[in-house]
Amino acid sequence: MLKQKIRRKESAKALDHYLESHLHPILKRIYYARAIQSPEDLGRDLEQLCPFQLLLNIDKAAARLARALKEQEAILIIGDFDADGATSTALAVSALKAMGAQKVDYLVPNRFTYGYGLTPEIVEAAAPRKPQLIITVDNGIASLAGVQRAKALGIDVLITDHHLPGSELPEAIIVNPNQPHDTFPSKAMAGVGVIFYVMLALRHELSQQDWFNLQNIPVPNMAQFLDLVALGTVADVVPLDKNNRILVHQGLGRIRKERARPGIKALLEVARRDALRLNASDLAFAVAPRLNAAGRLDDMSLGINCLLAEDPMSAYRMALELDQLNNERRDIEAEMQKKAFVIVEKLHLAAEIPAALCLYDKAWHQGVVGLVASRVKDKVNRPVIAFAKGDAGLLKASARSISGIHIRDSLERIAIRHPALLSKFGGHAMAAGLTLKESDFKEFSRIFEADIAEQLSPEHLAARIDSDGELEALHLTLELAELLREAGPWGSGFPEPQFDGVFEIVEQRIVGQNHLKLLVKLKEADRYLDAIAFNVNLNDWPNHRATMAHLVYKLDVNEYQGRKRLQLMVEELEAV
Ligand SMILES: [Mn+2]
Repeated sequence: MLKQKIRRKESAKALDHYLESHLHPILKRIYYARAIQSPEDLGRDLEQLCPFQLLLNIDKAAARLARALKEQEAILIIGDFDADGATSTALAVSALKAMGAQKVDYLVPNRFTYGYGLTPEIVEAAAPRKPQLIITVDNGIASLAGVQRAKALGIDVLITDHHLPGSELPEAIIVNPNQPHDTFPSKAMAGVGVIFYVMLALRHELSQQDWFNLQNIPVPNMAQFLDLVALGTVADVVPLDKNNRILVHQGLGRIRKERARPGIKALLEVARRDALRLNASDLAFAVAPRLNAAGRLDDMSLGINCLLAEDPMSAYRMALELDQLNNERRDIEAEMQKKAFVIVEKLHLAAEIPAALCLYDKAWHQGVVGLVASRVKDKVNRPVIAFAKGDAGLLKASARSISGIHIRDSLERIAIRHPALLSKFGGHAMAAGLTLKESDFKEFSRIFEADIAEQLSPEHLAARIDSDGELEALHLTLELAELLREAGPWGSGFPEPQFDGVFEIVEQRIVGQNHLKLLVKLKEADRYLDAIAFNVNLNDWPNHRATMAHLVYKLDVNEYQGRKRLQLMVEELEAV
């Protein structure tokens, strides 16, 4: 069974001479399969970043910002309540200050009172601060009404975003690689990448105008913001294309050299991660969730203030608070997941699983439905939307899709065919948010399922496990594990290498609730290896006496009492 699900990656094209002669044979295979053919493809050096001039309107944005600085206008950043939004906000505030802006402030919509984006309500809330220029980061592309309201109040708006635009654009200067007629080569940038680029352009513009000399301020080194860019990019799970890999690699490099800002250092400390050996998955699984917890349960201002903190003590205090919120989030999520899986079990028993699932429970938490949708999607391999109760008879929901099904397009189709149904929606191919009337839940579920059913093919449903193939005994080494750690950054669109093969199970025991610790023996060699499988469905692993098993695994370096050992991190296992 498992074997049928595994697709071993193949590679057709050759590597250039340099890689051919310099690379470990396994790394060659891995890079091949990820369309890396030359050192330039790898994406490591800042010089290889796509030039900012390629972003549509970035010259207009830089000119408008330069004017704001010269006239010391009051600038207000409007962010978003997730980790991409928080890093974007922190970057905008600190970069503008570094360039000499004296009146910069930010406001982050609270998901419970204002919801997502530059809404007319958030503009009203901002008005008493008398901003002359509003900059949206990681949002705004769908904020037509909000921009109108700002204009009516005499406030200029600069939109920086990466979300997909609707059929109409707001009337403002817009920088977004995904807007019509933009020819920027990387469409995968996160919100934090976009504002970083805008700040690069602004620094260029100000240098042209001799601003830094005239003001007697040092020209800011933009590399200092790459820790934020790396964190926001990884947290938003955007594909790590070449441009994003450069940004993440460089940001990780700075954090490893302990040049991160105090807030990121503090978050790593409370998560007990070693900054010196940091990689992208630490940002994804340790730092981002703690930051996101603030936006999910409370107010993202705490996260932004932690990122903006200048002294280690206050950064640490805020990181501890975030850690506490993250623990609460975990408890809430566990409770919600239980209920979600009960619903899913019932569906399983009833008949064939529907093409798409809409799940709703009155007690569910608005800030956590996205995580639940994501877990259920992983389990059932269908697009999933999880709903929570909002204000005034509305439901707020988070959608997660499977590869090949564009969830935002699907919602757009529904919105066109049934204009009264969706009050709000937006997002990407794989994730989206939406709002609808509680009374419309049943009808929406039916329509959504029908829309997905029309697109769903057996291809989408064959949940494939990608594998980089088998590893021979001579390659199952600590050396290769260390090499692979350094060969990333791995992540969405540039997956961490995983391998598969049949091993003899020599010993096994259950640790914690449902983790399996294994000692495995290589088939044709007299060698033993440690392996661990987390969150195993023990019902699917009934054969505790299994002697042979097919494993899909990653190579992991296990540090214990100062000694490093190779360990197989088992992702899938099946007795054979
Ligand atoms: Mn984003």
